[in-house]
Amino acid sequence: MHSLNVTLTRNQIADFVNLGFLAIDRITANDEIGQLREIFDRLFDARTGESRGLFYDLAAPRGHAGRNLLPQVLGPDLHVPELRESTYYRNARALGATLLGVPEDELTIGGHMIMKPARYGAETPWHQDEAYWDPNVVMNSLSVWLSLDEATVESGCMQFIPGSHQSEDVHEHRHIDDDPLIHGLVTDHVDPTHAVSCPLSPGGATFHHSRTLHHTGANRTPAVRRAYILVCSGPADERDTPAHRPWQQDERNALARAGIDVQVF
Ligand SMILES: O=C(O)CCC(=O)C(=O)O
Repeated sequence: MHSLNVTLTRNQIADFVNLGFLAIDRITANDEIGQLREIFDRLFDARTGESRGLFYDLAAPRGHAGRNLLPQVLGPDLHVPELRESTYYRNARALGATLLGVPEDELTIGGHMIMKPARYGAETPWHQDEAYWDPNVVMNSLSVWLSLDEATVESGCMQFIPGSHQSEDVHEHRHIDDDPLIHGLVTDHVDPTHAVSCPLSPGGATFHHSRTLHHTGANRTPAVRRAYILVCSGPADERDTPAHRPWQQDERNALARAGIDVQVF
């Protein structure tokens, strides 16, 4: 794959620390975008990993039979390991380490891909990523969100609440539609009038801290909106007592009741 080195200025790093997010015009080379789109489409067309809970609709009940509103592939690099050699992955790792203040060799990286079909589907409601994660630890994590298409407010670009990553802990969340069979979470502790939108061209990226409140609208345009997200984490701090995240147990209970045997990620 193709090479492009990206570095951050001191002001960009300070912006991320103060605001909890940052947008950059370019994180990968033009010729790589086409390759990543092909991999993306292949994984979604094949519903890759569905039986293991690695492909599902984030905005509808697990296993629903209808058209996907907000489909997601988890761990694309488990299926296509060469993604780890991509320019995007290499830059995301280097910049993620810089922004988290962690040496690159101490970072762990996970990934997922989210599709917003053209003129169809759902918003990704306001949430903090940490609400999905292990309640026994405090994370030092951020997500890198690479746009493979033109991302605008109308197609579903990222929107953030500046400074929201400084919240004392993760806010109360609930499942979309209050249905614990829907994996997607939403928090009501947000004032959307403070949102900052980050439109991007293909190859551009945003970074957000694991506690930054963020949202994307439904795709109202005639073109698909594809995003490849890498989650970079430094060493986590153990909590003395687990954080209160009852929505996670609600989901496990609902899956068990419905006889759906998938790992919850
Ligand atoms: O792509 C989206 O619609 C949402 C992405 C998101 O919530 C994330 O990367 O944490």
